[in-house]
Amino acid sequence: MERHGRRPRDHGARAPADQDAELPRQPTGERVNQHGSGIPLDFSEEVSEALQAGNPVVGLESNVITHGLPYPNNLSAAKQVEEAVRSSGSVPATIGIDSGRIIIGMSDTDIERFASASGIPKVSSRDLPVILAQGGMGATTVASSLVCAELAGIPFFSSAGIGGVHRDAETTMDISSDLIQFTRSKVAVVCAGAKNILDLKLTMEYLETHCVPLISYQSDDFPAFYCASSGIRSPHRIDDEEVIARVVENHWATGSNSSVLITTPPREEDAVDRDEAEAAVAAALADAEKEGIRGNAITKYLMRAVDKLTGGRTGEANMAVLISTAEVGGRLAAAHAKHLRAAL
Ligand code: PSU
Ligand code: MN
Repeated sequence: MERHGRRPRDHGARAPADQDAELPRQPTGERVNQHGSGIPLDFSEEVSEALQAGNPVVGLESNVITHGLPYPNNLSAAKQVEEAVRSSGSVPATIGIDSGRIIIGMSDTDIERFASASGIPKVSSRDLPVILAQGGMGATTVASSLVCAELAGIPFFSSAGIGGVHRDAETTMDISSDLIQFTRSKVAVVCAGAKNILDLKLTMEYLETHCVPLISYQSDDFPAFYCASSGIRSPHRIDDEEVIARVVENHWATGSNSSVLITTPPREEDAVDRDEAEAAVAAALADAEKEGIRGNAITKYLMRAVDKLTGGRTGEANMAVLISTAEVGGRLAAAHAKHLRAAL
């Protein structure tokens, strides 16, 4: 049976990952994506096989590698994130752009290149067609990774902290493209809520307004990334993975073409106290204002500033929550794949 009508029609594996990190990756021949639109997708063999067999795959972003964490923490986090997805029975597919081609499932060599190279641009949805046309490298945000995951026929995605409505959005109009992309991509997104540098109430309002289901797995509150709770109650708590799989399918079966957002909080031992984080965020926001940081640079600036102000505490928590979220993402994707099989 064709899965959601989104399974790629043909996607042979790309070349084995034994290239020199300094050399651009070699195109491995034309791939046909689900729109048949000629955008080249380079699948890893592992991801390609899993999709063909109907086994669970979890899409992962690469902007968090290039812009979220400093080297070498980014490298170790990216590898541990993939391990976490595997440990819960799914196949990781880290997504990025190289030579104007979409990588669906980075090799270790790819991950090392993305983690260590400087100057790889942050690519959100608005940037994606440009980078593909220019033929360069790009690190995909949650938003553009969802575009790629859907093209590749991957129904599950995991990232620790989604973008959202910024605290001063009434004057800056800064609302992350991640939110807008959720209204357009049929992908289930597992996350630890949104970063506490954002206005989480407005972020949740936006999702409600745009009919994006928000459910919290085995927890009551909308988490705030590395804080266990934002202090805001989630509209739905669901403890059973099979029920979550049904929610995802019901959303699409009732004609919605948008994402389903599933939150999971950081583990207790990894979480940062909300008041401690809040004080650092307030100071970081004031610094950003003074320095005139705006647009797509603000997220990275604030994350680094908060980390400095907390003596490295939030950077560590950031890594931990990326890994624990990926483990849950893998578990939920596996339950979803099992549900689809049972429905055959
Ligand atoms: N999570 C992190 N650090 C980050 C991000 C997420 O811990 O840097 C990135 C993600 O790639 C997310 C992006 O998609 O921030 C949102 O950026 P913006 O607010 O500019 O849309
Ligand atoms: Mn923005």
